[in-house]
Amino acid sequence: MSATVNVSIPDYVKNERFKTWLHEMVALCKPDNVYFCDGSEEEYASLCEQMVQSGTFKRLNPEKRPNSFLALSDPSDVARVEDRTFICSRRKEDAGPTNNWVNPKEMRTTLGKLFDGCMQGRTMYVVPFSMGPLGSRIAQIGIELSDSPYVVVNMKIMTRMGKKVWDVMGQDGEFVPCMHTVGAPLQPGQQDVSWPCNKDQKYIVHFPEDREIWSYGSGYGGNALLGKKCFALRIASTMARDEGWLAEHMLILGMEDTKGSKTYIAAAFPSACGKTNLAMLIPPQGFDGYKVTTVGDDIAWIKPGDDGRLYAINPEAGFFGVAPGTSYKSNPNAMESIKANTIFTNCALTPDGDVWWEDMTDTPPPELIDWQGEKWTPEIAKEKGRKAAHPNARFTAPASQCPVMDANWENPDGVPIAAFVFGGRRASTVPLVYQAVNWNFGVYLAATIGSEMTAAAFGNIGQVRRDPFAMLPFCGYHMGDYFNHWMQVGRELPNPPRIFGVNWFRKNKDGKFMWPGFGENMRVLKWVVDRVNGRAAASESPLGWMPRYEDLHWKGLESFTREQFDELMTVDREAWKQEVLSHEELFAKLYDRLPKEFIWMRELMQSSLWRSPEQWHLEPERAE
Ligand code: O2Y
Ligand code: MN
Repeated sequence: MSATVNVSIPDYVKNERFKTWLHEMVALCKPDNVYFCDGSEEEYASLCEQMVQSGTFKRLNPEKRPNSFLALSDPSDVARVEDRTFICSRRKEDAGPTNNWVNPKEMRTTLGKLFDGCMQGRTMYVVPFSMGPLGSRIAQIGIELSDSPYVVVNMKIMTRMGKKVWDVMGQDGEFVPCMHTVGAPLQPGQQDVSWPCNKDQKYIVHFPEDREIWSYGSGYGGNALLGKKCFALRIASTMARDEGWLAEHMLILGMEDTKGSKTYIAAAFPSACGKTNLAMLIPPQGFDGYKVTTVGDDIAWIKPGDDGRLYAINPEAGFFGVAPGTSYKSNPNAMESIKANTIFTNCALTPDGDVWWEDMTDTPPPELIDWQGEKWTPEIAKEKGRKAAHPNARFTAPASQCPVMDANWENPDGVPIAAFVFGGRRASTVPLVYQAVNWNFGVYLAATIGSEMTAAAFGNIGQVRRDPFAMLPFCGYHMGDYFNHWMQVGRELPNPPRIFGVNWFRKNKDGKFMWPGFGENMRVLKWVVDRVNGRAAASESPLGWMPRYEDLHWKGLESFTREQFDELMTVDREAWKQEVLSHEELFAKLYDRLPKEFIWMRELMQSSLWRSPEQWHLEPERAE
């Protein structure tokens, strides 16, 4: 039976540490079989077909959505589980107060019990993957051992997965061991379910010093595709701290101007703030000759280069995007990216074998099968408030299918970053765009971004939930140390990138959004790019440098008046005094490891808010 499974390791696998680890894990998990993934198209097709047969996948109509599949998860397994996510550093203080911590020894005992026999009746898939272009100096290797074929096919899209990884690893190359099980062993003769998972127990565990990941009980997204949030952010952020680089929750885009000159920007926004839309932005009317290109939509690994600039790669090879809200109106490039070869999870199924989700089209189809497999009609939705697709429904699509991928998106050297942009979802107080006066103030700006709560479940509606650098759920160590690391990176750069804050979500007193957003965000990006290239003017404010109406490009949006812009850019002194005071809440939590400069910068901001408004609008800074 499974306890004595014979592991036959292919000849091309030479890594000794891997072999020892595999033998230990097979003995622990007791799978019925061990299968080495080669990453080929044939393997992908065969696993997908196997999942069609088992009921995990529904093959979509090839005339509508070629080579594409729909999976419906267990209703209890639909999203990342932050309360079950642990950073098990040796010392509790190193995980910090914003992470769940358990003593690593204790956690290893717990996991040892949970993983004992967890793969009985299942196959253990060996998934070798590279985060970043194979062999890039910025890339890293992981090996995921998983009992989920759904994970294998998603990893094939999201990472560079397969045989070639062993060549890069060689005999003694480094890798991050990533253990994953759905936590649902099968007894002999037991019928499997379409979405195996463990409804009672979930553990997403990181051992930062050992660079190890263990995930138990979930087959969904960030909990199970361990290259993404677990490796590329939580483990990589600790690697980055130790080695002097940055692993960030950021999109990377390129903006090309009419003269063909390109500037790269990395931008961080909390989850569900439209990062994928911004990464794939289509310039609006009035921007003939400008192009925006995508390097990545979620994660950036950024290293200093020999020339003193920061170079970024997208460690991923695909998009794991939120489906609801994605449409030809909101993001045509995403819609083009998912026309074929895409895995959909928790979307609704149309009668003609395609997928649908809320806001994909103006009018919903008259009838659907919803993400829980039930009949759905617009009438039922109205009456019972049922969603056709789960709000966290996803598409997994190869990045290469996006029509605006940057020519350098797979460049192993990365792309040079000229600006960092940080934003949250703020209905009030925060203006459309402002530039920090220097790197340190930029770090402060990024450390204090947040979003207003919209769901009562998260606390008081309207209260700001801080999400420093959009990294709160993803930093593998103490957030105070993380801020210090950013300060240090700036100190070591001769001419660090400029740092900007943005807010697409400000509302007026009638509760209406003041800024049209989407493609029109290009106007803000252009000002950012012009600032870093010394081509745009700005005026001084207590928050830093801000554009005046005449500093933005308005061609194609002439209807947006100076008055509207001024309202959108208002810095309300009283509101900002409260805002700066409220930073205390976050700082109090992290006080013992907070950069000392933060206290002084906060004081400086407070004192500039006491000045009279006339003094803010000094002569605009002259562009060189
Ligand atoms: O719920 C999940 O497992 C996915 S979360 C996610 C997926 C893609 C990109 N970003 C995120 C996120 O939560 O930031
Ligand atoms: Mn994300």
